Formats: sequence, structure tokens, C-alpha cells
Amino acid sequence: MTTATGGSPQSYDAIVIGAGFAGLYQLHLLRDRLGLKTRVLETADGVGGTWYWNRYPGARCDSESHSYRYFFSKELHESWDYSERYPGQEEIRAYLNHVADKLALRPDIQLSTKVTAAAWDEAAGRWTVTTEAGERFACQWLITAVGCLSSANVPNIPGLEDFRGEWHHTGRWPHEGVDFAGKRVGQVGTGSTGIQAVPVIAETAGSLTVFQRTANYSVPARNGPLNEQRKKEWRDNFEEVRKLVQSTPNAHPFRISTDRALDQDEATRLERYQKAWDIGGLRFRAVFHDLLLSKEANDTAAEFLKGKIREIVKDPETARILSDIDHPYAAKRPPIDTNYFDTFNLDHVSVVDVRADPIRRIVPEGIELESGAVHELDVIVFATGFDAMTGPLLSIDFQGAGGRRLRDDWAAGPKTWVGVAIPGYPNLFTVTGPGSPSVLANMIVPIEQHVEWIADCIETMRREGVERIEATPAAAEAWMAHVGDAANATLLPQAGHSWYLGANVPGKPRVFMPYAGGMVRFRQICDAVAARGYEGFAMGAPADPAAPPPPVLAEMTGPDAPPLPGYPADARTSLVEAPGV
Ligand code: N01
Repeated sequence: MTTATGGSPQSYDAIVIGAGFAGLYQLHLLRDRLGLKTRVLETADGVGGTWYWNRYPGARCDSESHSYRYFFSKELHESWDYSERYPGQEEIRAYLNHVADKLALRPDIQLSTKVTAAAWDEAAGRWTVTTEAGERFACQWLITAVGCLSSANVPNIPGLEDFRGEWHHTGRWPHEGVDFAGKRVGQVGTGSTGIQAVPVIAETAGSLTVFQRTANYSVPARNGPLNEQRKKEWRDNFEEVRKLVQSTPNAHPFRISTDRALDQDEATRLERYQKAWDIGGLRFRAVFHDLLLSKEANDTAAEFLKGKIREIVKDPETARILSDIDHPYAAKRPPIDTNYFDTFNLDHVSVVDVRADPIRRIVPEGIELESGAVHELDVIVFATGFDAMTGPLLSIDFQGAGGRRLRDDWAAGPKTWVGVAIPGYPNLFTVTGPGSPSVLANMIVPIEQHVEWIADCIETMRREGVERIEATPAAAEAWMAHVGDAANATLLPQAGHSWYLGANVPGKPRVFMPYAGGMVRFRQICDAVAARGYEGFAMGAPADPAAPPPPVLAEMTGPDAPPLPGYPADARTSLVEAPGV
């Protein structure tokens, strides 16, 4: 199929940007259920989204494999087995390729196509989407499926261009891999990614120096192969697993205890932490209900985990640096690992505390610290994270109604109505945009919920002959206030340097971006918005800037909000049970 570079743009009903989990499913629903002429535009030369780009050593999902897959089709479910408790990057990419084939999606996916701009044409009631190559597409509905963590954050450290060795960001890893054999490797960053990468890089590197700015907790993943019986169990229990992940606030396949840490005596608490440590993974966060609600409760878990670091790491100074953690457990996204702390017992692996002695610059031979010390390196690995949530959207020049620009509208922070719609940007839907539970949940579940909600919304519009939908400014204001309230009911904002707050990117406004009220409550709110005729949206006409906030939000989150199935009454206003992946 050809696309226009001049003259009239190619015309579609819907354009989807991105071919990861969200984009593939969105295409399937719009094309195969609604019969829309739909095209997916994808920067990469393959499908997979985050799993296409993040090929760094040790890249693996922290969600358990029976929960990290689509749940919309039993047939699809039965056609695929993962091989380990946590799926590795290659296997997830293979799964998504399998899905693309099974659903015959490829003919409608245009790879190697980077969207750079999108402008709303009010007279035509359509978006014009422009790519880096100058191709243009017109569509009535535009859906971003660009992921939350796809804009790599390479820190602006002076001198990088003079470095004589090679450097790589984990989120843009070379497809041919990186040969560390015998090399002096420096890794900057100890988030979830860095903690996965260290043990694997150490296997072949001549030396590995980890530059740590913020020490981090980590719980053993206890990964391992799934035997045939376990695979069959996950295949046979599709309905149960689906119901479970759709009924937990973090969309993981485990329930969070309703017990409170502070109600237990110390021996019981320790016993339960030890048991969770032995089981491994994000389930550690589920041991007690109050771990993110009470600092005192959190301290009990934090002390247990710091004690483990001191137990594992033999050199006392290394153990001190690694366990000198300044934030509550799980206030930043909690990593899980395979032999992370043990790796520091190897003679060729060391940690440098760059909070005490910050990185001053990069010099041709390596990394220089403020003290003047120079660490000579052949390879630098930046495991320095992402310009999260807003970064991927703002990398596209969105021009909404009346020529307004998203970059200006979000200068003080993002604003969406229920994470999927932006006032001033009609017929634009954002899958897992700011204000969605997204990264505080097992991503697949919010992705499926958003994609289905968007498809239902478009179906309703078509049925009712409505051409245009736009969130009202008051709805987005009210939603972001609620997103802030939900976060403030927890310890999450106490990790002042977290990417949830945008604090990892210099100059980025400090706004808590994901919705911490839990996926179950979120789904209830979205369903109510739709059931009440898309409250908070203007249907068929531009949004009234003076429209009042939609009553649905106050009703769904206030004291008379409907109960959440299976949760205690005091889990009403904010669940905040277990931020996960
Ligand atoms: O990124 P991060 P990540 N000098 O931002 C440090 C998801 N994920 O790629 O904390 C020195 O968490 C920074 O230090 P500080 C998951 O949601 C999912 O690890 O800012 N250090 C920090 O240590 C995760 O949360 C899976 O002080 C600098 C690190 O770099 C998200 O991806 C697997 C620095 C960045 O940590 C991002 O994790 C892996 C500088 N100038 C990851 N700049 C799954 O399971 C930054 N740092 C699906």
C-alpha cells in the first residue's frame, strides 16, 4: 500500500501509533470487531513495543508469565506457553509476533514509520498524521499506543561525546548485543533495569563498576523453568487467572493480605516477610495491607530488606552503600532480581556511591567524579530510565483544536480525563496515558481495559451518529486532582526522586502521573462514565470550557462510592495496595 508524501493524505477511519501490546489489540478490535479501516504506524522495524527495544542483558518481565499475556481470547491463550516463571524479553517478543500472525495483523501495520506530528482539522473533523519521512495520513480517530516507558533518558553528562569507548542505553540496546568479554564496564543506574542487568553483565565483563546514586531494595525473583504440569495448569485455569488479575488493584495474579503489619508481633511479621522472600517476586509487597499507607508499617519491611542486603553482601562498606536506602519500600517501583546483591561478592564487581561523590563528567577514558577520581572504562551502560508517561506523547507534535499544542498545554504537567482523553484534542485517545493506573499495575490489564473502552466508545459514536468527542477541561482538572489525592493517600510521593513524579528528568514538572487508586476502582469509574452517556465528554460539539466537573467522579470516589468486590470497606477512597510493574 502506498502512502502520500504530498497532495492528499491517505485516508483511514483510525490510526494507531505503536505496535506493542496496546497497538496490536487496538488494531484487532477496531478492524475485526468494528470494521474500521485502521492502520498502525510503528517506529521500529518489528512489533513488540517496549519488548522490541529493551534487549539489554537480563531483560525480563517482573510480572509472572501466566499473568503477562492477553486475556481477551481463550483460543489465543491456549496457543502459547511461556517457558519460565517470568517471561524473558525474547520470549515476550516472540509471543507478540505470534499474536500478530495469529490475528493476521501484519498487513495493517506499517513498520519503520515514526510519527512526528498530528494536527486536528476542525472543518474536516479529522486528524492529519505526519511521519518523519513526510508521509501523511488522515483519520477520524487517532489512538496513541506509545507506551509509558519508551523515551530513553540518557543523562546530559558533559563529555559523553568525547568518550573513547562505546556506550549504550538499556532501552535502545543494539540488536547484535554488546560483547563485554574482558572489558571494563561501568553501569550508571540501579532501578529495576539496572538490577536485572548487573548479574548478567558481570558474567562476562572483565570488571563491572556500578555507579549508584540511589540505593534500592530488591527481592529475589526466584525465576525458573515452568514444568509441563504448571504450563497445563495455567492453560486450564484461564478463566480463574483472568478473573483474578481483573479483580486485584494492581492487576497481578495474587491477593494482597488484608492484615496490617503493625497488628502483628515482631516474630509473626518476620516469619511472614521471610516466607514472602522465599517465594520471591512482587508478591513480597502483598504481605501486609498497610505497607504503603503507614511509614511505621513500611519501616518493618524496609528493615527486613536492608538486613537481607547486609546478610548477603560480604564486604561491610559495599553492604553499607547498597543498603543505605532513603525511601520507603515500594514508594519507587520495587525491583526484583536474580543474584543482584550476590554479584557484589565477586572480586571484579564493585559499587561507587555517586550520591557521596557525584559524577562530574565523562572523559575520553571513563567517568570522572567530583573528587577527581577517574574510573577507566571501555563500555558505559546507561540504565538510567525513561522520560516516563508524558515523554512518548510529547515527542509527537500534537496540535489540537484551534492550533493549540500539547507541549504548551502540558507545560505545567499532564491533564487527562480518566487517562484516555485530553481536553482540546478531539477524537484522540491515549492508551495508558498520564492518569491511568498503567505502571502501577500489571500493564496488560489496564491496556486491555483501555483498548476495549476506546473501542466501545467509538462503536457507540458510530451507532449514535456522533462524529466528535472531546473531554471537558473540568473533567481533566478533577481527574488529575483525584490522581494527586490518591497518590497523597500513600507513601508513593515520599520517593522524591521517582519517575512516577517526573523527578528523574531535569526541568520536568513534578506531577504524580499514574493513578494509585487501583485498577478495580478505575474500571468502575470508566464503566460509569460510559454508562452515563460519556460524562465528562462533549459529544458531537466542542467542549464547553465552562462545563462543571462531571458528577460521576465524586460519586464513584466519595464516601458513597460503590463497594469494591472483595475488599475491606476502608479500601474505598484509595486502594493503593500494591504498585507493581
Ligand atoms: O529506570 P529508573 P529503569 N547519574 O528510572 C539512575 C520498568 N521496568 O529503567 O534514583 C546517576 O527506575 C537513577 O538514580 P536516581 C519499571 O516500571 C519494567 O530501571 O534517580 N544515576 C536510577 O537508579 C521500572 O520502574 C520491567 O537517583 C542516574 C536509575 O538510573 C521502569 O521500567 C523491567 C542518573 C534509573 O532507574 C524504569 O526502570 C525493568 C544520573 N545522571 C524495568 N540518571 C518489567 O518487568 C538516572 N540515574 C516489565
